[in-house]
Amino acid sequence: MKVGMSLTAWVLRQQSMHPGARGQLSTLLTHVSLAARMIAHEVSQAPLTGLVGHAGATNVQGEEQAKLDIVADELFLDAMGTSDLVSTMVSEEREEPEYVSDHSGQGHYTIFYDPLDGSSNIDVNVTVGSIFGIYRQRPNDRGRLTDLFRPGREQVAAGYVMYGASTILVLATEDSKVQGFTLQSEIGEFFLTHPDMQMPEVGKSYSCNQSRQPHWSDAMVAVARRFRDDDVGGEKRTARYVGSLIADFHRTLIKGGIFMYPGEREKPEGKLRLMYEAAPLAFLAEKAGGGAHDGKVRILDKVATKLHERTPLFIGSRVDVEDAFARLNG
Ligand code: P6P
Repeated sequence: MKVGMSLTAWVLRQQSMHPGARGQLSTLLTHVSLAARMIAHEVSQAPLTGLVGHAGATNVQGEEQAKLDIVADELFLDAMGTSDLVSTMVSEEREEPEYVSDHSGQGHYTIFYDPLDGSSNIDVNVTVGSIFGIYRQRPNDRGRLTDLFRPGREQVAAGYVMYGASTILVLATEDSKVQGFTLQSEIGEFFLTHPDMQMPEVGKSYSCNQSRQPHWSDAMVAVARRFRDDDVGGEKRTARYVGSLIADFHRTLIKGGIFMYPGEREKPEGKLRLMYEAAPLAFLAEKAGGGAHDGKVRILDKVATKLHERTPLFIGSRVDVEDAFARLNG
């Protein structure tokens, strides 16, 4: 099989298309690749190195931290911090932002990341992933908390790493389409295997945790029933739910469909986080021709008021997310 270009070559080609580019984003993406390779190694060896199970601590979300959550968080922070280009990093695993350099001027970046989403699945060897969203600092940013609250449409790059049967890095920049790179672990390089990813207009599956139905609004119950019973957009659906956001999103990106984690009566804000889960994936979904909303508002237009803000999430094929939106607001 002819292997596609390496991630390094792709990043440099992207940079060459922008004569004024200083190579900073290229450097950052190279450091993301380093983080991905280090975490992929730890995830693949976890059962052998004892890095499965819980660390005996809870994170800012009040969730039990898996040992790998902590390791992945440290690796991601270290890999990005050594780029000397990152001013601030916000992690799902840390209550406060990490100010990794005293730069607060122009040309530096803020990164929101979930170092290991779905880590509760590690012990049963189910796919997990890292998610990241990158923002270029604005001239007036001074490292204030309020400087961090920006709509996802201002991301200059976003993506995820999927630690599954293969390790796949899926990313897009502000001026590229969605690209998927697969890790050749013996060489330690990612190679382009999924160029210019486009989400099918309408999907093959719908994805939601049906056990939460008693907590849903009547409108949400009707939406799930429609995807179960009707041929939305001419397609009869199947239900698919891994319970690991990256696995469910990656399938939706490739095969089409819709992933839904709605708000609930007791938790109208939903479970998933805006800045380092929904916004990066929404950036990719829209770049791939799909869409993402929270039931009322486009995800990429939402501006957080808290670092670890949660949001309902409807994300996937354009026809499907529009159909869900219409029914939720009919
Ligand atoms: P539930 C994993 O814990 C996670 O954060 C996401 O990866 C996943 O989509 C969601 O929670 C699953 O939540 O309530 O269905 O178990």
